[in-house]
Amino acid sequence: MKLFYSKTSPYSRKVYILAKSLGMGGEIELIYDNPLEDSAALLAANPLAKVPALVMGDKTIFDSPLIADHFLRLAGQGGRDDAYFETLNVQALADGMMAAAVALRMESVRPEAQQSAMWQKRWYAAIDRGLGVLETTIIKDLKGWKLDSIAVACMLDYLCFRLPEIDWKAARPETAIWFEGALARMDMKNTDPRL
Ligand SMILES: N[C@@H](CCC(=O)N[C@@H](CS)C(=O)NCC(=O)O)C(=O)O
Repeated sequence: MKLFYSKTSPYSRKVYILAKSLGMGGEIELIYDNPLEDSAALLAANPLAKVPALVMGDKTIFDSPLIADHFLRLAGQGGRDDAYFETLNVQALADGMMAAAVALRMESVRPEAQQSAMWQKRWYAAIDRGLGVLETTIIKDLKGWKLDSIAVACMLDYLCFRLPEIDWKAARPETAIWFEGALARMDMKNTDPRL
């Protein structure tokens, strides 16, 4: 399987770490790609020109929740029970926070005159509310190293990496402690977007 991958993409990081956690790391060839360069190979694989995209022969799977589900199915996991639905729900929250954070990052590199203060405010607010929900209702139940934990860890590290102005750790101490533990994992260290 070939995985179109960018080191700075939290979605790419999420699915790659998930594959490794399921023992599939060796079956994946990473194709490093900057989606903003519109390489012919990525466009052929994914008409949306986004990473991650998983290529298996003549078939490509995107986007990251579908790739994650595919890996889980290959591993005989996933399913349709309540616990899996809750995992997907946590992933959706983390992915949505990633989307707001990526949008803020992309906005910050546009000429200042083209930036929208209204949208920036909405994206920061969505991230802040998401952090609040994580702290109060999710983090205490986030055990082990599974899709939900991996998604949350990749999202939080993306906030630290790209949006250091969000000083979230003091106000969300449970999440901060949990995140320290997640960051200590080898898979997080080996996929650090700063390296
Ligand atoms: N919903 C998609 C989002 C993927 C995404 O937005 N990837 C970004 C990199 S973090 C990208 O490829 N952006 C290029 C573009 O939007 O043109 C997923 O979960 O895979």
